[in-house]
Amino acid sequence: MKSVPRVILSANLFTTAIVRAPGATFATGLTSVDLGKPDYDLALRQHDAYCRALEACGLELIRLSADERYPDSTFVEDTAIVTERGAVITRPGAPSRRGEIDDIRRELGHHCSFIQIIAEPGTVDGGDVCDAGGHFFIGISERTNETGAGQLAQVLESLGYSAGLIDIRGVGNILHLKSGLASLGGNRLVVNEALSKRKEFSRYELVHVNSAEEYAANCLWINDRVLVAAGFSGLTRQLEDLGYTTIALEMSEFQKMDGGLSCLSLRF
Ligand code: CIR
Repeated sequence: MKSVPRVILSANLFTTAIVRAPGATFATGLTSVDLGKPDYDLALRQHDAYCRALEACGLELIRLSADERYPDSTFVEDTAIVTERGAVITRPGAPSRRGEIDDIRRELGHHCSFIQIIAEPGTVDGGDVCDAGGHFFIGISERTNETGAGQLAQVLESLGYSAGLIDIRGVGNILHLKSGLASLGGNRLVVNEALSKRKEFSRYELVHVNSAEEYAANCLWINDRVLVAAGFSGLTRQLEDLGYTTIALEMSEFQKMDGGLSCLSLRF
């Protein structure tokens, strides 16, 4: 039998996640990919399986009711950055998504004693923010601008974290930084090919995702498990060889709308 190293957990002990099922207008949301129209019923089933996986990781879920006014509102991650020391409500880069923050701000008010808000003309999408063990990589993208990233970095630094900006415009074909990057705790990151060459990641141990499995880079490390999109055996095998327990989840309908595993929840 193959012996696998035991994974030593660093501080990723989430207890709670906010989720929001897709609404009936889901298929009218933003997308840059040409994978066809999502099947709403299947999206609901996939979302349900995602919620069950979060519960299997020990998280208690706060389920916001679907909001048909905002087709992209199932991608709750983009609306806030939540840390142990406080939260930042974003100002999403896509104008059609700005109203999504209201419910999230209200909900986080019950859980966080410190809340700041990204101010105009700043824009930030939570998908551009990767917490690598207390150091936050903030992607400058088509959604997150320098002003917003600067505001966020300042708040994070005031909370005692470190932050660094990384311009991902024109790097591969990713919407958000976390479309190509995930933290596995400690010094370990999952990266797609384009990001793996960036000097910002040179001091990290990198788990490489090959170009055929690009979508799988947006995996999600929660407590002692890693959620991975189903059908990506290369990355799944690498993670299991490193000692992680993986949970494979069908994501086809969210992929059609440019969404990945991390976008579907806000964890804290
Ligand atoms: C959007 O374009 O805003 C949504 N259709 C997808 C957002 C995905 N969010 C994420 O990767 N954090």
